[in-house]
Amino acid sequence: MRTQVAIIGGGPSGLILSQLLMRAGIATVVLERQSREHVLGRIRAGVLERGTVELLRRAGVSARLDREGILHEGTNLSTVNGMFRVDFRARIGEVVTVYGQTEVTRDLYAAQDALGATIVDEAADVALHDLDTDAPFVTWRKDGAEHRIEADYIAGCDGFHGPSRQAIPAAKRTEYERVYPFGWLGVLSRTRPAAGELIYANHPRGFALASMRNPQLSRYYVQVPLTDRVEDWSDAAFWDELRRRLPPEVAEGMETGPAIEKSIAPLRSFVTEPMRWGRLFLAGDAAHIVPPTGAKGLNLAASDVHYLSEALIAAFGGDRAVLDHYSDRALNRIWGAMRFSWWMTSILHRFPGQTDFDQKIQEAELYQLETLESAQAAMARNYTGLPY
Ligand code: FAS
Ligand code: PHB
Repeated sequence: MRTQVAIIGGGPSGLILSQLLMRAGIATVVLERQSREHVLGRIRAGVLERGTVELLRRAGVSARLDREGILHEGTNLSTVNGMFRVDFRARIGEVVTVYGQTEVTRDLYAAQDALGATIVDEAADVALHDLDTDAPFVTWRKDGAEHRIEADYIAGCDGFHGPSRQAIPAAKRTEYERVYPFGWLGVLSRTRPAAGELIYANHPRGFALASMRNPQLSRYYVQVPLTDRVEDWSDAAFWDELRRRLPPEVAEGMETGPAIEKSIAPLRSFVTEPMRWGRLFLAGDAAHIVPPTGAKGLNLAASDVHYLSEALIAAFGGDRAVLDHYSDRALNRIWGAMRFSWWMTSILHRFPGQTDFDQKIQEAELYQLETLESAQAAMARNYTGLPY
């Protein structure tokens, strides 16, 4: 087999890239380790920046998003002193769209099928070869047979645990990491959302987030110790803890119900540099991870794919110089989102061993956000999406 771009990973990064390249007449093959059902069973991100929506529109996969996506003109933050709102539209004329990553992935698979894309599901033992030559190739196993494909370029879109990042020699990689001493226990429930917009809560018992997927589907999170396991949390215990951490006026009117999904996600900040090795280019979680506090993970994958698709289309059009700037261009935006995600995590969570001084600094940060238009504008710019 041979193709122009072999894409490792059939999550948002890989699928958006394949969709954009195929629409530009470039042949792709997507190699995904899991089944399609497994990929579509993941509950991940929920907030899309305008840049991500525009990218999906350019990719021709925004019809349902345009119909069902919910525009949010601001977000709420709460402390023990009460709740306040940051108005994105008033501060910087921007909005975000609430539309689950699961639905984005479902739309992408439908669009890829319509284009006749080659997506190999349940591809085992994917390995990358000869990346620093002009003839790279990928091998994998499926149905008891070994397979191989030659490609002009390889896109590593295989997430944090995939093989692509590790295919770059360790001596050529610099990794930056911060692991946070807590996790997020997330619940999805067929209940009316607690509020019309998201609520990010800083509480002495820990962080909480009230989000949603649609008017009948809510997504909630509470900060938990890293030692907690999902089975430690009954639905009733979750709802009690969430209500303790949300503003009383919100908690008392909340609709609760059975958790249709419950999971604990660890939090880390991670970047690997560079995002290229020979004919291999990394995009999305394969290159970086952000704590979900700033709702940046999926949106950073989108901007990586925007830059990489532009560079690959230019390369197949005869201009290979654009590819040489991909890594620096993507990393510039990545570090901006990395900073914001770290900052949101730092001001909203309870850190083990946090001192009273730390607590007062968090309260001062949140007070500035409540009272200074300039602080609100800066937060709004980062939350709704830094420029591409
Ligand atoms: P993904 O990890 O989504 O996709 C990588 C794909 O590669 C997967 O389908 C995987 O099966 C495949 N793969 C892995 N190894 C492979 C191999 N060896 N061979 C072939 N394929 C392989 N972001 C937010 O913005 N907000 C959130 O609330 C949020 N919550 C999250 C919760 C969790 C538990 C996790 C893990 C992430 C969360 N994220 C969130 C971040 C998430 O949305 C990612 O940023 C997004 O999925 C990035 O997309 P991809 O880069 O495609 O990586
Ligand atoms: C979500 O709806 O899953 C969500 C929203 C905003 C975040 C994190 C997660 O910052």
